Amino acid sequence: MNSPNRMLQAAKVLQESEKVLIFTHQRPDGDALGSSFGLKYFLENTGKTAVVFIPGAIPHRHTKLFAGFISEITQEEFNTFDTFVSVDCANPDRLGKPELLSIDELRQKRYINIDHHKGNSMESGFFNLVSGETASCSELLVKIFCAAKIEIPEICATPLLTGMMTDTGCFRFSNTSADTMRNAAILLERGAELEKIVNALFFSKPLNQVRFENELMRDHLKFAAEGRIAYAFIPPELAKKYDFNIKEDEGLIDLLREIDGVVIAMLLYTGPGGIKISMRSKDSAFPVGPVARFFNGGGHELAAGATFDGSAGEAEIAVVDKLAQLFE
Ligand SMILES: [Mn+2]
Repeated sequence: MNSPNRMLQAAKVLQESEKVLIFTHQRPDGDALGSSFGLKYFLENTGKTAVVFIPGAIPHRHTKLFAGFISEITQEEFNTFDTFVSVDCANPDRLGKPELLSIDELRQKRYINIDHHKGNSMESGFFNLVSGETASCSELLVKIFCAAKIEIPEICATPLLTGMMTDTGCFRFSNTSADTMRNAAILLERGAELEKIVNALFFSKPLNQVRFENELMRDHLKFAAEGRIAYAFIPPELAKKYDFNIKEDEGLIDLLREIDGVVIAMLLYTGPGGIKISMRSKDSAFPVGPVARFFNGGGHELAAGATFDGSAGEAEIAVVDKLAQLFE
């Protein structure tokens, strides 16, 4: 399905559009933003109109890399677009603005779904390109451009490399393939600003966040399955004490993951709709994807999440118990 031919078709449908609305999942990460803006700049570079629509704010550290999106749109404005593209969005529930971006509404339109999540259920009526074996949606765009022999415009290189570096944990995760490295090299050759990306993504942590993380690790870290599972519930009052927003901190879970002997890291925190559970595994023999799906969540096999309807204590017991079964 994801043959070079299919990539070529994707390039063709993008090139045939005129006025494109690009959107992605809520709480956009570096890949969601990188693929949104990489695509926007590409389309603009070919003389088209392209607008990125992100309801709500983006995380602080991304503001240095990504600017120029809209957060509000009226039905009238919405209707002026001839093409709608979602990037990095695995299912309709993850769209931020359901009243306009309802999947039923989109299926009536020329809607294109470009994603790299295996379980993608956007099921567009017009064109789907879902490549579960590609590490990031940004890399998928690079593959599309390369298949169509399109020279990637310089302005696209930095956002796309940001996306690639985000979803591969800066090329540390097992989704990093030889192709990933080659595609990153293409972006560097096209002028991607590596230093700018690294400084924004990895060396820009606010001091209150560092202090919050230290106290979380000192007082709230727990272990199960003989140290192979590390987890922590973030007490709302701790976040409040440091005026810290968990949504700002994609990398928080890595503090648990980086511990020697830990295979699965998990964070739990209070969010809208229940207790949010975020899980990472560093061994494909112990995937967290099935556990997330068991609790009606989703994601990738080694990075997944869910929302638990119940108390933090109940969530902790239920999910730790399910994760521990992986080691039995
Ligand atoms: Mn992604």
